[in-house]
Amino acid sequence: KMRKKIVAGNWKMNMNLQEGIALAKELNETLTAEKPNCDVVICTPFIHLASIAAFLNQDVIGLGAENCADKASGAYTGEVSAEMVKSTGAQYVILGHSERRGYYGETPEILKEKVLLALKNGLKVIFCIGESLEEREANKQNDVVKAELEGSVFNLTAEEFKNVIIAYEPIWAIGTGKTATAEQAEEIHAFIRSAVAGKYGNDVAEETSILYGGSCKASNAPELFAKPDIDGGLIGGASLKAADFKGIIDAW
Ligand code: 3PY
Repeated sequence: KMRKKIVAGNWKMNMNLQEGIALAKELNETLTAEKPNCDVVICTPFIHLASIAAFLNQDVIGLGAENCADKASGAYTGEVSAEMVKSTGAQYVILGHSERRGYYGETPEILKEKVLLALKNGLKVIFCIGESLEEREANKQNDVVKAELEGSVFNLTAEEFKNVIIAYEPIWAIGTGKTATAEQAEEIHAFIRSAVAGKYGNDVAEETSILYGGSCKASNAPELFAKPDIDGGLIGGASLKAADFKGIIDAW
């Protein structure tokens, strides 16, 4: 595969500051000693970013946030802007995770603003898409992921889109222990790549990394990563222990 292979951790709302620093230090030491065969990223709660950025060897492990605001700055109590994220030393941001869409009412329109602000501030965006169980049972998964791309990222120029990494996460496989089979995942990853090619052409599509997320772990990662259109993983629970996360990185 010519495009970037990526294993990204999504810590979600786990790890207090001391625990987060300890985990990042352990990963930093392990991966600095033994360089991985892929890009590795950890996406952590906002409040950990600056402390982790202070020691993280970002040649080996990239750092990212899990969200950012849909406004640039101002009277938005409790929000954290893309510019603030960037100023901590972070390079990535996850946007559009199904938990944000589902629990916090993030619409395609809101996500479109977040993506634009993230890119404008020099962050790479890990943009999540994926269908619910109901939508899959109705065989609507392709329409759903295409609409999610059209709603929030297909407005970008090809140049801007180069800083977008797509994460396909079937909602029915997130935190449920259920994983899409490697065949199911490959089928929709290939569809997503064809949608990107339809919008931006084959060259851009071939360079776009499409990650699989949803109960991805060391035991199923090799089979998933062996598929031609699966370029890595966005890892939830299995990113919270250095050994588990390393096990997935080693699948490359
Ligand atoms: C999962 O692995 O369950 C995720 O949601 C990763 O983002």
